[in-house]
Amino acid sequence: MFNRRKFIKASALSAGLLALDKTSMADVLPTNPKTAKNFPIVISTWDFGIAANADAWKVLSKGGRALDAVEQGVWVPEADEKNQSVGYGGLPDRDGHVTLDACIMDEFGNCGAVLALEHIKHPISVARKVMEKTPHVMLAGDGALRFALEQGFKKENLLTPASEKAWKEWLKTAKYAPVMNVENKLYEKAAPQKLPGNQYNHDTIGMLAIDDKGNISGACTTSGMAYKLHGRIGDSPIIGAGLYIDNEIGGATSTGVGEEVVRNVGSFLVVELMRQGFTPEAACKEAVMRIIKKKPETAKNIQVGFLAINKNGEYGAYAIQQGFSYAVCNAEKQDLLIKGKSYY
Ligand code: SD4
Repeated sequence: MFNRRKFIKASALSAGLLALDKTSMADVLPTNPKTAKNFPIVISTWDFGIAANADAWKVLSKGGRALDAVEQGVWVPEADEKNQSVGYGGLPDRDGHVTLDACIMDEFGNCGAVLALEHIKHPISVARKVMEKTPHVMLAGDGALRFALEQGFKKENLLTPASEKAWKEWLKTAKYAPVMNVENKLYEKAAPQKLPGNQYNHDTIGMLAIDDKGNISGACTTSGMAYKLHGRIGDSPIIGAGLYIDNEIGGATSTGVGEEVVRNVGSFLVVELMRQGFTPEAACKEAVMRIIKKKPETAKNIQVGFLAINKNGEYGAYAIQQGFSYAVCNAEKQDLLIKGKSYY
């Protein structure tokens, strides 16, 4: 007998599938419940995510909360002076100020963020205090610093000699124009003012974790685009752009040229696509495709990458350019680094 409910469900699904562009059927099929419970798990952007995941895992493996795991995980690159794109030791803005952006979001939809915060080594923890101790979501600049000091954070100089030297080198040829971040080869072509060592002017850490209760949290922290205009804010501290968590569906985070992520509300988009049945990788790919479709010429020369996890602990990523990697840590493997797929 004709079943009307089944028919409505089936037609809604096929209408959704027809609307998808460049995405294969396999990409959008609902997740298999048999694969459920691939958690606890923590994933994070770039190769330095391995060390960050290891500290997050210390929390998760003891049955701790995903929120504590992501906060403590991202402390690692925030405190690492050799990492010139996150926290202490980050490359400064064009005026020589290290200004940090960070946000955090928990399983209840609570969130907190700090924007262009100076002098505090762990902006993620200030973001958590904004979430837990104030009625607000975001604090910026001087107000964020004042709040951090009131909360007992220590005022520190975050500009290391190496980053100051790099900035002074950059000033010689930069004509005061900030450099868009791109992957290595493109960067060399676009910006001869190479950063010291093998450092390039990108690499935010975005971290997503699911604890053993199945609750999801995320954190995102960065010193932002190197040599940016003073006061420039990227995607990383913007809930919905640099990070988004919905405990029913999953979470997403981003890295790369923040302006394009903000314009497309990238991480929220990825989570909403997963709600519609996209796998994490397909959702990340579709978010990247929006950027490419709107600005094909710009997209050729920039990097944006998304990383996502769904409620079952399935994960995936997609970037505009090659070279985006992400780290995965669960009970089976603690130091897995995966090369994300890319459009180019
Ligand atoms: C920003 N999204 O400030 C950050 C920078 C970054 O890889 O992730 N670079 O736009």
